[in-house]
Amino acid sequence: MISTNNRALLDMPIKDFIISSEKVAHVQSGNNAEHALLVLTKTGYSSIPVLDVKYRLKGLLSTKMITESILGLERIEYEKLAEIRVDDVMNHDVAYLKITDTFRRALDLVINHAFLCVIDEEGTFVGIMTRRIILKQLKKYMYQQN
Ligand code: 4BW
Repeated sequence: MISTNNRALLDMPIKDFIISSEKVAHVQSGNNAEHALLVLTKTGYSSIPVLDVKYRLKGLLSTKMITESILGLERIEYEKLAEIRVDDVMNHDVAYLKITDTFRRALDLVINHAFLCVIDEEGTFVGIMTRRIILKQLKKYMYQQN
């Protein structure tokens, strides 16, 4: 049975838990894979959002997607990095949240995704909600109950 306290958390709007877009490492669709690999390596994140010039969410990109695209039969073909575009290798199928969604939907989705992109009513990327933030909130509520 869901307690009143837990329901309060589940019904909470996600907007207070978002890492805002200016703090989120991202690449632009159209960027080449060399630039994207630099961003991924320098930031240390395993996966980051891909946005268009209008800040609309286009996909997700990981280091693995890039390295797989330059795997030759006997060697890694680094020279291809500059020719490959982010759009060609990214994952287009992205789980995302709307800014008006509640914690309940975030909790459902975060089981299979380390982070969730958040978009506003116009479809503009506003930030991400991470597994870390969700777990922290869950922990806070669990301790409050005891
Ligand atoms: O640079 C980091 N700083 C801090 N404070 N923690 C980090 C950093 N890099 C990794 N971590 C930790 C976090 O707990 O390792 C976890 C897994 O990182 P990931 O997936 O595999 O790179 C982090 O867990 P999280 O905070 O719940 O974040 C989940 C995922 O969300 C990350 C990354 O893909 C994405 N992400 C988080 N903050 C981001 C970001 N992507 C772009 N920009 C950001 N600011």
